[in-house]
Amino acid sequence: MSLELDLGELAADIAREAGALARRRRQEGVNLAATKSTLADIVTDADREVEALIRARLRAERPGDGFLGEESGAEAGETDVTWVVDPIDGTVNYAYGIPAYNVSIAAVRGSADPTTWEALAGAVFAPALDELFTAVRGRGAWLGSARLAVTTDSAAGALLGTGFGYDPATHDGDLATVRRVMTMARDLRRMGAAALDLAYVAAGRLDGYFERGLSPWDFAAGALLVSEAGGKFSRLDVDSARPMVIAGGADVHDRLRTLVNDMAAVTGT
Ligand code: LIP
Repeated sequence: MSLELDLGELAADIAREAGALARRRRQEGVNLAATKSTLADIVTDADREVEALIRARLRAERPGDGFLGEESGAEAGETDVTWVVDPIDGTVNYAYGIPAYNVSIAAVRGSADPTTWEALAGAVFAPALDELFTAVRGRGAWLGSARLAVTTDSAAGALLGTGFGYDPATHDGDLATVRRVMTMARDLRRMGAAALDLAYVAAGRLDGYFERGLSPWDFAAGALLVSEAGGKFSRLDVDSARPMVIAGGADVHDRLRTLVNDMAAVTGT
């Protein structure tokens, strides 16, 4: 079997096991472990426990691979494969008991730098919804056994997903972007979990998605889902503190990118 297929199977298997643990811990009651960048940026005991399970599985199955995880940081590897992991994406949803949370696991060729890596395989598992989204480079994107495809017609306006950062000081600028892109939208959805937003673009449940300030682990797997579902994924302002992620079918992606780019030119945001 090809390396990519092996990595894809492993990502899916570990995502399911890690998601089952996250779901059990949610049912038992969630404990806040700490806050990070702001009081609103929380980490639970389950985030840490789930990431530890994922790391242990990867060390056992793929010794020597590199790793980047939201909670335990980066570890360089000796192989050309690096795992980019968000153990519980949608942590605030998870803490509140909102089912829109997921485990996001991606394998990339190269280091954990989204400007240079080549995504090989990814899995996004939403345990509360029992939905496993997977993609292997060159072999499509899937929800279970159903092949995924992005939407291509948004004549009624695009259904767009977005999100906001944990720092209230960034909300005005993000809302200005929302105001700008509403000119092409029929409506907005705010899932609260970037990997799920991207999986929904791949599945045609959203026409497009944009968000500033995501970390590599938020989009590593979801970006591959979108591209393998026939969509486009790109990042703007990659050298800034809050790069912009844009995803969608080609038309929606390109229109979103133009609106955001024009706005940056006008307002410098
Ligand atoms: C979250 C993203 C969400 C974004 C939040 C946060 P986390 O990731 O999934 O889209 O709006 O600010 O980054 O912290 O739950 O892993």
